[in-house]
Amino acid sequence: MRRWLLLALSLSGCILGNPDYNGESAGASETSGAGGSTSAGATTTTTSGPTTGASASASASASGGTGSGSTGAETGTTGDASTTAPVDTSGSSSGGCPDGDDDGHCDDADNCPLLSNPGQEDGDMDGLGDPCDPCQHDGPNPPAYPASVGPVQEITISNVSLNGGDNFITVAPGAQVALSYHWQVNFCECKGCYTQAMVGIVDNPPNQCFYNWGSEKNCKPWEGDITENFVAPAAPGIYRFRARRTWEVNECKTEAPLDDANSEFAAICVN
Ligand SMILES: [Ca+2]
Ligand SMILES: [Ca+2]
Repeated sequence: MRRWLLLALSLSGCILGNPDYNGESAGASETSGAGGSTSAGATTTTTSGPTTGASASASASASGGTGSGSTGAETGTTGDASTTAPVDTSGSSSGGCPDGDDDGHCDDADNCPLLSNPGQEDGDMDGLGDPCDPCQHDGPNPPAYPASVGPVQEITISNVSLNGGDNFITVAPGAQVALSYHWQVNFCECKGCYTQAMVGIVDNPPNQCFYNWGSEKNCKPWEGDITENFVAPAAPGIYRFRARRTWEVNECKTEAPLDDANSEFAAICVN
């Protein structure tokens, strides 16, 4: 009966009086502002993996380079249509000019000659049509990402940097990516509950936790700076970073789907 009671409480997302939770000996540190050092269940190192159980698991898995990322690639479908390419008015590759993909644009002027793209969309305007462009931010019109995001699910992410640079970079397949950011959470609605905050690459787990502790903390913001290491997927494409919150009993489940597009704060182009 006790086991069933605990399970029911766990599923409800609110474990009161858990013996592992003592309020102050671990978890996030309270800081007074940007730059304050802290740890929230994950380490703040750029060279070694996190030391907590959940985050260490994430690091170990990440080091194995297992992410295929095939489902995370986004080829993009929006952008400015070019109207300058010659058009094969015959409607067939057998007449007029060669048109291998039969999209009405001659091969020698088609920005994606092997994939039909009648609209010739090219969002970043680098001459490669969106369906053929593995890196849609290296032209004169790259997509914009906010410098900060949130609060989304009571999480705010800011000061984002990838490998010490911008929040949108190009990396090789399987490359190490160091994600640095400032985080802030304000979980206070369920005293004694465990809650987690994590970031990760969409459709390319594991995520990595930066907060895994009680949700109340006197109902005031907790924040810190952290760097976590990820492994870029193997398949070319654009992959986005998101944040999310979960409810587990002192456990960061790093396979959780990052399903809230409003939490996007960075991206990598694997190329
Ligand atoms: Ca064509
Ligand atoms: Ca392009």
